[in-house]
Amino acid sequence: EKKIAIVGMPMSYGQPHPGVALGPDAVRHAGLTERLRQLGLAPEDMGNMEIGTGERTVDPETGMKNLHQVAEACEQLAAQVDRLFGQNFFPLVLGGDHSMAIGTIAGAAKHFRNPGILWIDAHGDLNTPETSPSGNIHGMPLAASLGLGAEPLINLYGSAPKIRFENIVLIGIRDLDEGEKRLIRERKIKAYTMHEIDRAGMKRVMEEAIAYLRERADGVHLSFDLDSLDPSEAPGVGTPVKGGLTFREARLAMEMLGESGLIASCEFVEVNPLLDTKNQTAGRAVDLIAALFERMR
Ligand code: LYS
Repeated sequence: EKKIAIVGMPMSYGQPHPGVALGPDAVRHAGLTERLRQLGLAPEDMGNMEIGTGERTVDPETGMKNLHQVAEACEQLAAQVDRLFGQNFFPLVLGGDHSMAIGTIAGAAKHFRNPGILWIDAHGDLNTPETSPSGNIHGMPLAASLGLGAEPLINLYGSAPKIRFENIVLIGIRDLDEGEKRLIRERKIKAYTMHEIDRAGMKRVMEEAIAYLRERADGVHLSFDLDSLDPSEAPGVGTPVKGGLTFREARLAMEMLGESGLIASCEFVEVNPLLDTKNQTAGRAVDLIAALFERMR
């Protein structure tokens, strides 16, 4: 059995709200290590990655915000995740805004012939600088991993693409920009919106998603954005969207994924304690991480 390595990624350059850099420590304070120990696991906490403190910038040509700060931090994270895989750890990365996924995925992708991604999020994060309404890179990481977007992001820690269109599944989607909708349609990306979850139920959606990824990928990374949950259960996120997953749906998803034995690495992102109420969003992150690992054996 693999040992879990916890890595904090206090990334905030992918979005504008102060506080998301405190996410990893908020999740630790919500009792992450203790919960995993209660499950008989012995996680090793590698501490937080160093993030630059450079001034915030906007590229006048593309409108992208803090491009080089994001790229540099993601490069470091990719190297750390790569190293942890090499040492036979299961990387559990805590965010931090979702732009960090560019780094996690770049590091994890090195270890598989056919890496897959399960992306649980209210958003598609499939924007490029051309389609982004905001210039915020936390709306772009999945596109970047697929090889679409700014050069410093797509070629980070190895050449593009890190992952193939047919090897990703999105779940929980309910707020897409026009360009993202077009991309999903044109590239036939497997995506379960809230509408589909309401119709089929989470059990059926997860059975399909797991079977789909098992057929295609030899290792799957889970990228879990806490804004996939309904804001009534997880208010501490920068871009909340009504009509999200209940805690029970999300927990069932984690239990089924754990049982599947498919997941090789994971990240839980966008926890922002300054926007939260009594650290409950970090608490839900801990509950969901525990639900994932409880059944993984
Ligand atoms: N789609 C929006 C954007 O690109 C929101 C992204 C939110 C990511 N957590 O800015």
